[in-house]
Amino acid sequence: MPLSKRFTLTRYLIEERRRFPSATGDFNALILDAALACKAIARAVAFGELGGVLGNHDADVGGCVNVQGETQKKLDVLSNEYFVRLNQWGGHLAGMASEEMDLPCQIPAQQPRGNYLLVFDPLDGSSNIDVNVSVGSIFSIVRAPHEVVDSGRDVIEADFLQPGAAQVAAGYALYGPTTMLVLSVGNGVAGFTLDPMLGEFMLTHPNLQVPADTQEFAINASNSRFWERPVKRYVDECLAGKTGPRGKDFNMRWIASMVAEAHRILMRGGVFLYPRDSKEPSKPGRLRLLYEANPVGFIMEQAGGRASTGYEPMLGVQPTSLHQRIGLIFGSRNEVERIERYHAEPVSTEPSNPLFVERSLFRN
Ligand code: AFP
Repeated sequence: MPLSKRFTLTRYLIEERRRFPSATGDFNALILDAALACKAIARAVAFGELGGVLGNHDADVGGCVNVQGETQKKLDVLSNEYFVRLNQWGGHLAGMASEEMDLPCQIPAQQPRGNYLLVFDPLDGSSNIDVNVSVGSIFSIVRAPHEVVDSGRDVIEADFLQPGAAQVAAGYALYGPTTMLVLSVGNGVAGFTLDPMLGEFMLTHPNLQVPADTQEFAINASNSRFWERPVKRYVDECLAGKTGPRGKDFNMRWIASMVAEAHRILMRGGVFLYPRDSKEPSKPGRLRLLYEANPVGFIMEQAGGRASTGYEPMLGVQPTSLHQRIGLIFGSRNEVERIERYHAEPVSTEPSNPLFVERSLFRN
């Protein structure tokens, strides 16, 4: 398709928002600012060591650990800076929150404040950056509470604690062989490919839909001894393939970059599991609710897929803290619903018949 016929992100937003009469230009401008941050990060990722951005942040002083207790990469810090600096001046936000910042980020007093809150993981999968494997950025947009907008006060943690269903937009950028932006403003999911010469996100995937069924699952199998029974059962059945109750063979993937897994699932189906497990009882999951599970869950649901904790729909979870972790399962609807059914079954304390004793292919 000739460039002149392709929609830019800007034109897509204007066309889409025309359907929402209550939309204000603010909203479109906010999405474009978030997209600009993703473009800046894409450029830094593309230059890699040529830009001196690989390796750990403050490595010369022994490295730096973020609020998650994880060693920060230089690109983690740089990506966070891009999101903050490119979004704080537009007048669309009442405040921001980031995986890389312990507390909410205030809009500087000299800048105008707006109606929305932006929450983001500036660089997801950063343990892959030094080995040149795809990484991404994830962002979520919710409305700021009326009281915050009316009073103009600084934001506090409680302002961000909104369930995923309250999101008005969510997106991710995938820094892979091509840089893509995948976005939902509540009316389906669209994919945009960054034209590196133009510096524009061009609409290339106008109506992404997750296939309802799949034969591909993604999980970090090294954690199998920590899994709960429903997850063990599900994975065992996938591994049993044609010889087991599923009657079909499955394939497994694990990139350790959730954005890359989410994009593969959006494009060809699949299911991603990072469930609650007993590995670190103080952490009810690896992934963070507000800026990983909710935005990706919103996109999956908007594309006809499903996102769940295993026990309840992800977008219905009431957050209790800014950096809250949660078990996350998302992807092809029929597969996620099967996993939810396994979680809903009563746990039999005594196996009724040795034939039905749960067997795991994983030694434990
Ligand atoms: P990092 O950003 O610390 O690399 O974590 C990435 C992630 O949050 C998610 O993108 C991956 O799916 C998951 O962690 C990988 O976790 P494991 O390292 O335990 O496989």
